Amino acid sequence: MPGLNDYKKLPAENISEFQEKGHTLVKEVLPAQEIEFYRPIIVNAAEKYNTEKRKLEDRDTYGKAFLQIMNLWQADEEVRKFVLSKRLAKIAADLMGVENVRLYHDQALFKEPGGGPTPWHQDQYYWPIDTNNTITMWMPLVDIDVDMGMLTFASNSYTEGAIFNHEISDESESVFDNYVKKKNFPISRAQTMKAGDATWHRGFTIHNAPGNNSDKMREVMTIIYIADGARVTPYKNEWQKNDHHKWLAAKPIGELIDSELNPLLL
Ligand SMILES: O=C(O)CCC(=O)C(=O)O
Repeated sequence: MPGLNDYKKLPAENISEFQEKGHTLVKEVLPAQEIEFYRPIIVNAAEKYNTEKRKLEDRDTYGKAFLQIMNLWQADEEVRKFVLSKRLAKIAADLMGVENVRLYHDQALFKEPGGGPTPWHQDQYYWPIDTNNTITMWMPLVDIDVDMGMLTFASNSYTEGAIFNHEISDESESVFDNYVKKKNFPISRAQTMKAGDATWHRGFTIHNAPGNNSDKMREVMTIIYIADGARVTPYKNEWQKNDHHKWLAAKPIGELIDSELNPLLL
């Protein structure tokens, strides 16, 4: 079983692009042999723990965007090796410019054939955390092209922190769309990604994804990391209250994020 505990030297362009634009695509984070090993492990776990049983047409916009299966690292020993791996954590730390990172949580995001678009949003709207130094890794487990729901970024859009108080919804799509156009942020998305490539974006980078117009599942695994030393903040919305209990083990507000759910990874 590939341990993924070796370090990968990141091209300098990835670091500078991430620092400037708030997102970057790193190729071959897992080479073919390794992603072929981990793909069935993650897919099997995602299928086993998926609780969404409704038909696509019976769901709202958020529900149509993807199947979302969370914290597989706690449910499955082999997924745990992937999620807690030093190789992935070190890339996160190098991009964020910190010595060490903690896990916030993982989630498999599988956009079904015919699945709808993911509306514009900022991830950090959901998080009661006192640092902007957060990052999401987004890794396809299969080769994907732009038609399968490629992650799309508004470059440089992280700089102003929280822009609106909108959860992922039709409303967030329309309000952020106007904002992104008004600010002239360049829109950036890859045309293709190989299984095992990964994009990395900041918690406040505005992003969305088109629908999956193919007949294949867009299998993606994500991991969210926080710079070590961050603390819990008071809630700004109900989602943050939920995240506080689910992903931060309800550590008291103001305290360091260091619960057993948030292991130090390097
Ligand atoms: O996979 C998607 O369509 C959206 C992913 C996303 O918003 C994220 O990983 O932060």
